[in-house]
Amino acid sequence: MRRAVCPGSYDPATNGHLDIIERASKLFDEVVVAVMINKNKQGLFTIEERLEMLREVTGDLPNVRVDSWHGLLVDYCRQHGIAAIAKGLRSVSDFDYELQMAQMNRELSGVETLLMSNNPVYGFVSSSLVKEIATYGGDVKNLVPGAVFERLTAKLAHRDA
Ligand code: COD
Repeated sequence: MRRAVCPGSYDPATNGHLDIIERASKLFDEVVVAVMINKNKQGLFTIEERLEMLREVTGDLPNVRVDSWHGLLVDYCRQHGIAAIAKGLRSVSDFDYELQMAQMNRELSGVETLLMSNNPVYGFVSSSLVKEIATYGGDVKNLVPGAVFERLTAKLAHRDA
């Protein structure tokens, strides 16, 4: 079985993430969306909330499952028999960073990285910008899946209350 992992922080998942996950699901028998836990980085959403949102928005993709991991991505790949990491590329600055990680991950474990050109419609979309815009009352409805939009609105309303 050909398996790939789409790793990320997903704080929260955006339409750009979903586009890459959907496209990867057409190339591999199974795709694992892995929420990587970074204990030094305080997120807006808890890991459990990110997993719930991802499960909801990928529910229509039968060969996609969602998981979380604390540690090196290559260790997750080794433990789960995953030979490829699938990621999206938005810009030249993404490329520099992603190339370095791809080379390091291959050196550490032999796992290959597939860098997919992003859908230009979502080229400017990132989780951090979505959070910043939503925090100041900007409209992010078209940038994130509906289920994420609802959670984001509720989370910010609760935080400001
Ligand atoms: N369009 C297309 N693709 C996108 C978009 C978009 N608009 N936005 C994001 N993506 C893709 C990118 O490929 C990105 O890599 C991925 O989605 C995840 O994005 P984020 O922002 O959710 O997550 P990051 O960038 O914080 O994730 C970094 C990792 C967690 C993947 C990385 O730090 C990691 O692998 N950490 C685990 C520890 C480890 O193994 N470290 C050694 C690395 S060599």
